[in-house]
Amino acid sequence: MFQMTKLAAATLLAAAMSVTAASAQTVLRSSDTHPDGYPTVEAVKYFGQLIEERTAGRYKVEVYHSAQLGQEADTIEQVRSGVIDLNRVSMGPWNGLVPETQVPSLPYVFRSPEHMRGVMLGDIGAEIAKGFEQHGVVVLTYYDGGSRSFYTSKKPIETPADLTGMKLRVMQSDIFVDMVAALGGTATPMPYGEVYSAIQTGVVDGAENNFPSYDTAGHFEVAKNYSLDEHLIVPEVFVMSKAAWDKLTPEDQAIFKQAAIDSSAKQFELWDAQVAASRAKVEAAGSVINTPDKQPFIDAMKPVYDKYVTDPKLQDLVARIQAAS
Ligand code: GTR
Repeated sequence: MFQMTKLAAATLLAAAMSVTAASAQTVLRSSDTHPDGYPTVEAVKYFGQLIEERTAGRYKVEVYHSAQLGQEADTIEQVRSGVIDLNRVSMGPWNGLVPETQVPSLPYVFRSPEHMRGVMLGDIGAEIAKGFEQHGVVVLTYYDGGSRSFYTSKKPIETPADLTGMKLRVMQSDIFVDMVAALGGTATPMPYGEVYSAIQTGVVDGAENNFPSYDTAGHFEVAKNYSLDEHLIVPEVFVMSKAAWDKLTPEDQAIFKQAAIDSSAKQFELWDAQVAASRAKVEAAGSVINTPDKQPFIDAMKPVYDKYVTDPKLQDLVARIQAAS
């Protein structure tokens, strides 16, 4: 009887150990609207490899690309409530929730994507990141989303006057609605996944985005006129749910943070190559790229700044971004 009990205990112990071994790896789910291979998707996969290596396999990341977990606005709610652990989205859809994110989402606030990278990975980016914490997420790092320009199905945009009477899709943020209005057009906010058919069926006359999105979402097939006015340089943001972050030890938090920063360096390299490849691809497919004089577009943005940059804190952020080299 005693022997039996000992055997039973040993069996139970073995079973318990195998459960521990099986649950020793925590799998974190991450969302991205872009297809597999896109620089943000690849950067998050790289982050996953790094944390798997640096935690000896205790953590692993599964990236759900191509909006498998939903459109950005929905996945933002999922990561805030801890339904998913990680999310890579644009800064734009956070504008209503985190006031600080309005600043890097302002038209022409950055001089170039390089200027944006330096600012966002420095102290100003860290300050903006703080604004997210009371909304259930921790910013791990920022990625490059390039510069966004208008593209249209019928008439190309050469000057702001060409926007008169045009309906253009923008991301879901009031800043972008007011930006298009300031140029004389009408903006229609809608999820990214609906843009292709909206242009194709004439619900909108065009949209605005960077070359990689214009290419990989197929928008170049339905809007051939790409006007390089580069009105927005909106950073991409990679966030973790605060619920998942708080479960990490301080040592693991440091590993995650460093892996995220390392993944930004990787994303920047992949991004530059993708911009060049996408531009070459759309041009070969018949897109016509024109380079309008940017000054009238910049001048038209004054009402947008007047409306959104009223708080002294945001005014100070704008001034410091503009002064940053
Ligand atoms: C892309 C960005 C996406 C998404 C999309 C959009 O450039 O990477 O996160 O915001 O634009 O226009 O909705």
